[in-house]
Amino acid sequence: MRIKSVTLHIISMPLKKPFVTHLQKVEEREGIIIEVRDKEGVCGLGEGVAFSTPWYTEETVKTSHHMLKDVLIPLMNSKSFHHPEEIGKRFEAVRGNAMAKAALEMALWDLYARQKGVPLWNLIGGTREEVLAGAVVGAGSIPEMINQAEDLVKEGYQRIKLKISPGADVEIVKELRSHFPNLSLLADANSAYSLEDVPRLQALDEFDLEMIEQPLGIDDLVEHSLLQKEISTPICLDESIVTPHDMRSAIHLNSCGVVNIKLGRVGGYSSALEIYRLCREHDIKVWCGGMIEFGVSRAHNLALSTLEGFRIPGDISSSSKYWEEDIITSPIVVRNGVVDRLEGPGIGVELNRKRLSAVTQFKEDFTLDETHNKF
Ligand code: OSB
Ligand code: MG
Repeated sequence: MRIKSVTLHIISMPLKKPFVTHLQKVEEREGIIIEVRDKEGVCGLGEGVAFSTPWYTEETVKTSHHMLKDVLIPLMNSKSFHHPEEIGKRFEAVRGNAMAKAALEMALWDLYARQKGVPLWNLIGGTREEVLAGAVVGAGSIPEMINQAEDLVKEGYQRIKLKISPGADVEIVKELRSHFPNLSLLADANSAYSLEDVPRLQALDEFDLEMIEQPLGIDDLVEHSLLQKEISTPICLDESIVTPHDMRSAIHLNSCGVVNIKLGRVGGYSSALEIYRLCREHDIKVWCGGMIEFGVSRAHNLALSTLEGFRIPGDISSSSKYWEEDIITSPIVVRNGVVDRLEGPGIGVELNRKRLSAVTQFKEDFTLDETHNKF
C-alpha cells in the first residue's frame, strides 16, 4: 500500500467570538488541513493546530508549513513503512515541531484505518461508546464569564474550565463557584504564575476545583513538583508535557496528578499513546485537551478519547462553539455533556469541500515517489 499524494490546505476562519487568555486574544483561527491519498483514492485527514503566532508553543502555521513541505513530507519518500507507528518513530529524527509532525501522522493513522475499513478508535484500542465533553470559558469580566458558563451549562456541558491569571483568579473562581455550587470546575493558567505566587494559588484550594492546569512555566517540572507540595488542588500539566520523556520526568518528580493530552502538542498518536500508557502505569489521570480546532482535529480527539483511561471530560465542544460552519460534512455535536463515538471508517468524518475551499487561503499538492513509500 502506497501514498500517492499529499494535499495541504492553509485555512482561516473567524471565531464566532474572540477567545481570550492572558497570553493572546484569538479572533481568527488559521490552520492546516492535510489529506494523504493512496493509489485507490482512499484519503486520510490530519490537522495542524499551531496558531498564527507562537503564543502557546513555539510553532506557528508558517513553521508547520515549512516543516511539512521541506522536511516531513519528503521523509515519507525515503523508506517503506508498514504501520503509522513507524512514521512516529521516523519523525523522531527531526527535532521538535510536534504540531507539524502530528498533522501528517494523524492523517496517516486515519488513512491506515480507512484502508482497513475500521474506525480509528478501534485501531488504537478505544472502548468508550460515549466521549465525555467539557467546555472552556475564556478570560473576561466576572459577569461575562458567568454568562458564558451559564450558556454552556444550558447546552449540557457538565465540566467547565476557566482561564485564569494573576489578579484575575481568586475572585473569579469564588464567584463562579458560588453561582455553580455543584458544577465540575477547573482553572487553566497557561503558565501565568511562578513560585512567588504560592499564597495566591493556595487561596484557590477552598473552591473545590477539580484541578489547576499548567500554573507554572513550560520548563518548570521541578517547580510544579514543589508547588504540588504546597497546594491541595491537583496539578494538571498541559504545555510542559511534549514528549514521553517529559512524562517520565514528571512522574519521577511527582509534578502532577493529571495530564491533558493533545495530539498536536505531543506530535501525534505514537507519542500520545505512549504518554497515555505511562500515565496508566503510574496512576496519573488523563483527559483530552483542545486547541480551538476544526472538525478534523475534533474527530481525532474523539477517537483518542474513546480509550478507557479518558475518564475526565476533555476540552471537547460542539463545532458550533467556535464556528458558524465547520469544514466537515456532519459537525460535531455535544449533547448532555457527551458525544457518541463516530462509527465510520477512520476518524468517521468527511470534508465539506465547499466550506473548505471557501476558507482556504493557500493549497499545495505533493506527489510522492510511489516506488518507495510502501506501508
Ligand atoms: O491551554 O488548553 C489550553 C486553546 C488554545 C490553546 C491552548 C489551550 C486552549 C484551550 C482549549 O483552553 C480551548 C478549546 O479548544 O475549547
Ligand atoms: Mg491548557
